[in-house]
Amino acid sequence: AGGGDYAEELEHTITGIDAGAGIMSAADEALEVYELEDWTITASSDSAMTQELATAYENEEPIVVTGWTPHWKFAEYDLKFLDDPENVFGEAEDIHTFVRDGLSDDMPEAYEVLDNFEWTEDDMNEVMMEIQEGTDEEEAARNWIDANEDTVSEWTDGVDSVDGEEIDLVFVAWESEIASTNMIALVLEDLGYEVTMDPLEANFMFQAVATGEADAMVAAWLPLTHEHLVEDYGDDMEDLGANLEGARTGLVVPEYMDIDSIEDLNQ
Ligand code: PBE
Repeated sequence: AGGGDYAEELEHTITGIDAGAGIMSAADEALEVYELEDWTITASSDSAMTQELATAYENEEPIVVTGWTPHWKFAEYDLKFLDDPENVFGEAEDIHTFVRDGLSDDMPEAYEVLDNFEWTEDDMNEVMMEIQEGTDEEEAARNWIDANEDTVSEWTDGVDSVDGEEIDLVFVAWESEIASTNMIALVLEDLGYEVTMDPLEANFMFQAVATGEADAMVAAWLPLTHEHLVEDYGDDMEDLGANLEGARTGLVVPEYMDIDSIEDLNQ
């Protein structure tokens, strides 16, 4: 089947995630750049998208989703990114940690840990896979910490413990950010913090840190995915740099589909 056949079978539909995700804006732009004006992107959530992907995959039916790595779906299914010759989805992305202004003075211990925090795609995948296989989110994060004491101590060595200070982390319920936020929350708890974790939409996550309502987040994808949010809110918070390098976003399809490029959707 060529892209044209797939277009009919898919009713010109790309399966998206939450409307506020950066990848949704990029996918909208891709429809323009690749002249796919008759296509639409459905908005739902990461978990709804992966359910549709699972169903299509079991039946070997075509499906196009907004996809990214790190994500467990690449371990679970044979998938490929469609080539993006116009580079709408950008090159590799890094995931950055942002904290509210003043955190370094108010909570120097948490600030230091958040500043030190960096791990790899494989690390994040381990937590994500375990959650996907049915382990409770916190337990999966705990298991990763227990198995990676050396890495964690690189972030916490020499940092003083605190006595029940409250710290508020915000995140979006993308599988990748559920994993990272649960993990860093436990590291802070082990240091004596009382941590709350609020799931929000992407723009409210940025807004909460910019206004100081929340203390930190580890979920900013740059340079492209959250560029518009950093433009709006970045001046009012502090960028502590990448906590994970080499993430990627794009349009993703099962390997069994015989198209390779976003352009092929337009045949
Ligand atoms: N994502 C996962 C997010 C960032 C993390 C790629 C779905 C987004 O598109 O905003």
